[in-house]
Amino acid sequence: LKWCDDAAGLVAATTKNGIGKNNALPWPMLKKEMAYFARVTKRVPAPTDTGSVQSDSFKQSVPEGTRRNVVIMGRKTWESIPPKFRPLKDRTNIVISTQQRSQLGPMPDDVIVASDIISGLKTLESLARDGQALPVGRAFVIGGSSIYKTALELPQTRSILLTRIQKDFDCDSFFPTLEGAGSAWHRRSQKELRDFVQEDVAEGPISEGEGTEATSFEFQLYQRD
Ligand code: FOL
Repeated sequence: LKWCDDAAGLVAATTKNGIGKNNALPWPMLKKEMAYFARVTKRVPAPTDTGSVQSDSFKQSVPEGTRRNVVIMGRKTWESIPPKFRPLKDRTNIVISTQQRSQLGPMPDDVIVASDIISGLKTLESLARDGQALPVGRAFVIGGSSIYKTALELPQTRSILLTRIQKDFDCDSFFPTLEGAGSAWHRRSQKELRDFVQEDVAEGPISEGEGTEATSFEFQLYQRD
């Protein structure tokens, strides 16, 4: 995968790394957080950006504005997205499943079904070569648990955009821990986060909801060397 050496994980997790409950997000809709998810996953980096996932030679051969980011998710995460929002628009959707496409529920033609992350990206690469898909901008792994775990073990995954939810919602699905002895993951500065996502990111916690329903969260970037 010469052209994809910088996949990123994108996740919202509680302080205990909870990410889901009953195949849904554990928290009531956080509009600004979801808007961040949508903007960040859609934004294709400028060609000069060092966070680009493509080789220099490939970049030169692709005119501006013709690349698309890819979102890679497990089958249950796919099913957790409200039908009216899937496939996630303006992004190439890859769904990971051990089942064949024909055994899954209705799958739009433009969704790639693959048995693992690398084969999904390889399928996309060959479709793009044949002009049947747009070349990849950035690759984002968007869950769930087992897909994150696999992605974090791939050398291609070098960044994690983590939204830390500062409230302990009950969860039955978790993100792998990034902290603790021997972890290669390091929290980067807010400036490095801004450079990565190519937008202004609020410093410190953001709050949504009111009273007992209020939830604060913070946008963070982790990377490994
Ligand atoms: N990462 C972060 N930071 N926040 C999340 O909520 C999140 N969610 C998932 C994976 N990583 C995440 C998986 N779950 C949609 C719904 C659930 C979901 C991911 C995406 C979704 O409907 N997205 C629409 C926006 C809908 C809206 O604007 O309300 C999209 O177009 O991205």
